[in-house]
Amino acid sequence: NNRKSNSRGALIVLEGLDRSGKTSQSSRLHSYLEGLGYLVESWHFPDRNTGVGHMISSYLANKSQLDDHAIHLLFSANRWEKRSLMETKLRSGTTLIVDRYSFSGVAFSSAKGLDIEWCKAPEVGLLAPDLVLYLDLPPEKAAERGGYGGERYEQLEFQKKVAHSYQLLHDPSWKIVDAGLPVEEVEKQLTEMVMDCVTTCRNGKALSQLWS
Ligand code: 2DT
Repeated sequence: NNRKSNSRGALIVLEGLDRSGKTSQSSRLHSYLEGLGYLVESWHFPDRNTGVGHMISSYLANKSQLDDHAIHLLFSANRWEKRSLMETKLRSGTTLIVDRYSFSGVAFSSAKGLDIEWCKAPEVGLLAPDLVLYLDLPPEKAAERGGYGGERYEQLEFQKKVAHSYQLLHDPSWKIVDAGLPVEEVEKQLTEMVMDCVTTCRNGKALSQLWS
């Protein structure tokens, strides 16, 4: 068991366009860490299992219409309603691998034309990730992979705008990984970055808040 008492878990976020491989890489990372004896959980935003999550899910399925600002705030509220549980888990030593977070929130809404600073404001005070892994794939390549479902946003033209918005959000704490490489190679690169991060957090790195 690799767990040191009193050491906290790491908050690791995967971001990228639809079909960039976030979900399958998340599960590979989960298995890897679990195999080493770490406490780990996989989370996904939006969390569709809450009351707010049901509203989001219905909006994404085109079963309901909402003003762009209103849906943005619901996505944010969906993170806020999980914030205290997130902090409890991290402080008790569990590493969280989170598939999409505030960066998806800002990238998707600003791709619709909302002001980027307005989009960031409701995220201020949420826990800041210790590591953001961006799975980089050109929108055309992502579309070629097929498997876009019928949900809102799953269209090439819109994904191009999202890719552009993500670029405005990159900061030096992001690790950009070429998601066009073979899955095993992507996994290898991610694993190294994650192990570094998990170690830094165990060694006492403080939790911080967005946006910093
Ligand atoms: P999934 O296909 O990964 O379930 O995402 N989205 C997501 C937003 O617009 N704002 C957010 O804050 C988040 C977390 C991205 C469903 C879609 O919801 C978008 C794709």
